[in-house]
Amino acid sequence: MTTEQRYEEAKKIYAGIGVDTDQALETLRHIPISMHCWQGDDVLGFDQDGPLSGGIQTTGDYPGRARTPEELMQDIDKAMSLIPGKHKLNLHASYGIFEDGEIADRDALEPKHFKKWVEFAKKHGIGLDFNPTFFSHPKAEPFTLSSPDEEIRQFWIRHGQACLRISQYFAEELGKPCVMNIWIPDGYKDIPADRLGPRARFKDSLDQILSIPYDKSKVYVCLESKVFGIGKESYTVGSSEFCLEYAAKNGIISLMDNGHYHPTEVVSDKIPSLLLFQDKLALHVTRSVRWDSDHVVLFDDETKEIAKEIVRNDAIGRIFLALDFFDASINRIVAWVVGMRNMQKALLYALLSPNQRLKELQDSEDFTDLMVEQEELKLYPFGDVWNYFCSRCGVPERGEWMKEVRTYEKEVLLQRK
Ligand code: RNT
Ligand code: ZN
Repeated sequence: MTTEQRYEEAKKIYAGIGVDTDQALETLRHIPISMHCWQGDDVLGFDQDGPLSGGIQTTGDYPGRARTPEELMQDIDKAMSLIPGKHKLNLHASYGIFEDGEIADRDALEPKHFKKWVEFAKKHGIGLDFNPTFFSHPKAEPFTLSSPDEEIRQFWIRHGQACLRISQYFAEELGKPCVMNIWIPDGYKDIPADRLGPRARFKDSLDQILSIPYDKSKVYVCLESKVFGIGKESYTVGSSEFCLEYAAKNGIISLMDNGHYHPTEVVSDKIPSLLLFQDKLALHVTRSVRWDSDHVVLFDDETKEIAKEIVRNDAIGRIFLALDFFDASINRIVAWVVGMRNMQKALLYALLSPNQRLKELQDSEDFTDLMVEQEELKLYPFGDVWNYFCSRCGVPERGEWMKEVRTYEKEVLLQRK
């Protein structure tokens, strides 16, 4: 049977439970996911030679890390050619491109340092998202926007402001809003003597960053919280409560990274609560294994639950979806492709569920049927719909894409010595 024939069969089976597969695919085609540039080079960036800092860590030494902007762009090109649909690219400020030996410190970054990325985005017809980089820098250890050293704190405030200008430049050049996410690693290894002071300074720093004029219809500022980092086990300045309250009071957007909570807490359960109070919401989808390990996103239960909360609450247009992981122990192109395709599969799985019917079963307290129907759904011909989607989007079906990565690995990645 051809992919089309399989799809036609699957379509009938799904129609039997009131699910329109054509409609689901049409919706999926228009859900952009922001692909993080930093999987390609182990989060090192181009503006420094030092290691990754900020209490985050990549592990592994798989060959082929992108070492230059050209290599990173080439790798992103490859990955995007294997992912169905049009997405966005998520950049960090540390990925500025300097020409003719010029360098600009983080507080002096300008749109021109990202001109090549804009050209790259234009070539792909995609939008860019942005992140100030408050780590991997001599002035970032140990504190940035919460620093008790006023000079250091001001340096990072200027960085945040510079990033707002760059974000607006992206939005204007590309005609697509730019999501700018603020995350700081600031925290303490051991029990703090003052928990309030650092947060008060962080709050003031954010106020100062956001005090410069910027177009709120073009730049969506987000704030990402975190429960702990390596070497910051006892306290983080940007805790969940801090970030939620700050975002709510100041009209910016909360960003939840599902690696940033206690291990039995799930972001899927937090999404509907925020949806009731916030217009928009941002996510970093990742996979934490025992800690915020940033493994590649799989088609696993929590990713599916996250997607369900987005889809069945009609929140597709209210959520900024981005991925955030960095695995250096496997082929980095594969990491991107698997993560992106899995996020899309999770969305498709949610789109192919009879959500209204399941809600009704819950409300009528018919928990037996609810369980059975959800379990039966798992064996519906989901793969046939997914494969058809891939072929319609002009990307390889099933694991066929892997052959292309292997060829690329041999011809390009392994040549990087
Ligand atoms: C760190 C945060 C943050 C970073 C990226 C590189 O724990 O998740 O989002 O991973 O900014
Ligand atoms: Zn994150």
